[in-house]
Amino acid sequence: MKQLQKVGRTLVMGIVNVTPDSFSDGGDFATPSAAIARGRQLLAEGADLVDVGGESTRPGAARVPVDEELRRVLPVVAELAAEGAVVSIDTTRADVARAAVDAGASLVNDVSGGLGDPAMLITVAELGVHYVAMHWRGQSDVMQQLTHYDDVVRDVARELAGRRVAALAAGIAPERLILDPGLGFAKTPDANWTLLAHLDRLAALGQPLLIGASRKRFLGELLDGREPVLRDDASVALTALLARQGVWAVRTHTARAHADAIAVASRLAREAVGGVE
Ligand code: PMM
Repeated sequence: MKQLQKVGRTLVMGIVNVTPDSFSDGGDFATPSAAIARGRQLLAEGADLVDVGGESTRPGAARVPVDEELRRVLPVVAELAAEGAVVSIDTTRADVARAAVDAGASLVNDVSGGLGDPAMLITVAELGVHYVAMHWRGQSDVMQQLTHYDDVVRDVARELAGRRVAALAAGIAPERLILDPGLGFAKTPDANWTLLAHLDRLAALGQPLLIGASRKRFLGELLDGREPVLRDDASVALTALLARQGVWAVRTHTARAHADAIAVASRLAREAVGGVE
């Protein structure tokens, strides 16, 4: 299993959705061979790792049976890991996480932050891999009804802090725990912008941050309803701003432009602290 290297800049996590129905690229990479080819392309274009998922989390989506999720993701994880890639498994299920790590994944990306499966945190602790705990309030079929916050930054920070405590209590090493505000998950478009404007309050929880903004609906709304594939330029603009703030990683549908934006932001950041020889 290839481990994540410390590179001193924001990482690009390239998305490989092995699903027929994701909001942004649904069906494009639904067969294992198409998904593997997509993963290779993202890596060749500068992704530091790939995030393989077999269950759509788009608002309203129904659950996929566990056997079907395994059937979709395992060949893709196994092949990309065998080729030397750092592979993340995007799942809320402990059994899928375990099988994917056995197949070569070195990170578990759980959009439910451990709330979707009571066995998840303990399983990840036992596997000893990196873990992304995303802010989540309920499954995709109900999340649009869970968008009320008294103060979105304070409430998300408090709820994520709770997931952090639970993850550490289960035995996940603090240096392997990453937090994510979960843009678009039980969030209105305005709530996403508010969170993005106050990431320092989430960073204050003491863990690295992963941000998944790529092609999301709040960018479509900003751009007068533009369809997902036409939101990439705005997604890249956000990546540059996030890299300047030092987020740990961005989760994106394309790689090269995001990697370039990060290169620009980190060159500028080095200059700001005294320049380079
Ligand atoms: N968003 C999606 C899926 N998985 N994982 C993390 N950690 N953060 C996210 O924001 C996130 C995620 C939904 O987007 P997609 O359907 O384009 O993959």
